[in-house]
Amino acid sequence: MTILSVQSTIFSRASVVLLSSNGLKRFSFASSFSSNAVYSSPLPKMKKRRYPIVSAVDIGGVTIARNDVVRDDDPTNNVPDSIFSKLGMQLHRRDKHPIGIIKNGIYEYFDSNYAKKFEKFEDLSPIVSTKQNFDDVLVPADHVSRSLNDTYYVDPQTVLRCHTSAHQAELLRKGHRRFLVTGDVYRRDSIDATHYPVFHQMEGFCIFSPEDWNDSGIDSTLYAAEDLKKCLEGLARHLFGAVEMRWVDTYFPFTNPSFELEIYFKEDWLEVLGCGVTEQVILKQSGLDNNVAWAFGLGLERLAMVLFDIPDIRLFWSSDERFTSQFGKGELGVKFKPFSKYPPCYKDISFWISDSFTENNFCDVVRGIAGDLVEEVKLIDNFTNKKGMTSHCYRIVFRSMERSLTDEEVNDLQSKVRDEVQRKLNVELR
Ligand code: FA5
Ligand code: MG
Repeated sequence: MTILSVQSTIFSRASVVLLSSNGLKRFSFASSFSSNAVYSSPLPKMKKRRYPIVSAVDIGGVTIARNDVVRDDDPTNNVPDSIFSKLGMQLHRRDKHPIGIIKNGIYEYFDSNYAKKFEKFEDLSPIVSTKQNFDDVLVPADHVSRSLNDTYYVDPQTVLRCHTSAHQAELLRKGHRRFLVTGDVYRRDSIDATHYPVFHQMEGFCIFSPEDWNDSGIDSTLYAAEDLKKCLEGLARHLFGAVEMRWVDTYFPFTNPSFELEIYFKEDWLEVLGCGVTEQVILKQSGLDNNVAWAFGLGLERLAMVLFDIPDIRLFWSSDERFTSQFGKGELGVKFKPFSKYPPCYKDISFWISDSFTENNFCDVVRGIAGDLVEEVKLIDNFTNKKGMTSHCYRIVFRSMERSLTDEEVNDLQSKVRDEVQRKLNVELR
């Protein structure tokens, strides 16, 4: 395993913004750069799509009715049925699913290296308050991640959590000191092989007291940062053995210093986790002024893609037996064998955008119509004419992972996308 240390890559605020357009660096966003357009974006209401409407889901024994989460009566609500239907799935609690297998592999590492001192939570409801999701972890009031463009809102005070960090403060207040929180998280995001609007994270949190660092001869922040990196490098070795990885300095509102770990996968660097030394204010809120802590948030799909060689994030949601039968409880060493690659079908769509247009809204429309038959949405042309009108051309890649799509089916999907985009997004087709 090579661990490349990338020096001085603390993103300047401007460069962070440039790197952020695909939402990947979302909690790294500097709040002062959040764009107004994002806040004024209309909410695409995407009910009644090709998804069968699920009327209720069960989350850890609690029944959640569709009408409490997908609401036509609240203009803030932007949860489509396609997302609601994922709420009770809990892939992380299935022992034979790659997400469950990797979660258990991580538990194993913590149990054996930390004598079971990390408590585990994996059944906390993904429906949380904006206070839990944002305020408690110091996300500024104007931070881009709070926008309707980036987050699924149930109502103005309630969201589908967009990270497992939403549970840090509440667990601290309840007296927990070292814990792992695993759960499904939700984000409005771009569409490609490594991004999906529902994915799974595992949060890790660990507190130290003065007796831990006093004898080390280094200050408490440095002590925690070194311990954190050592812990996560050990975890990567436990999961992957030899793999090329590197640390990148970054920014999160809730940690300082902050880092991301990237792993070399399919000829590119893939960001698999964010982490850092917890901001003192968060500890202070729970009366832990004299302590220091580290925290991390792992992207379980990203880790599982590397571990099992899974090429497309949509596969995690497949119930095709050719996918599911390849994985077994506790089998960390298996490599996924693709069961034939079906041909892609490319369709372009061009339109004049309005001020309120955002790419996430467009992706939600496409996802609402084509579901997992859409593999990628890519901006391939962008220009502004003399009158100041801006045109975007997107290439939509349709491909099923389970069968060949017919021309008729794809044409039908594309025609629905064209209709819906005009109707919901206030754009003019070209
Ligand atoms: C966070 O969510 C922070 N809460 C992580 C954290 C926790 C930092 C504690 C410090 C302390 P970020 O937005 O970068 O950070 O997401 C964390 C990880 O989730 C990413 O590294 C990536 O592996 C994964 N991830 C992010 N967006 C997606 C997506 N759309 N699809 C799949 N995985 C994703
Ligand atoms: Mg990130």
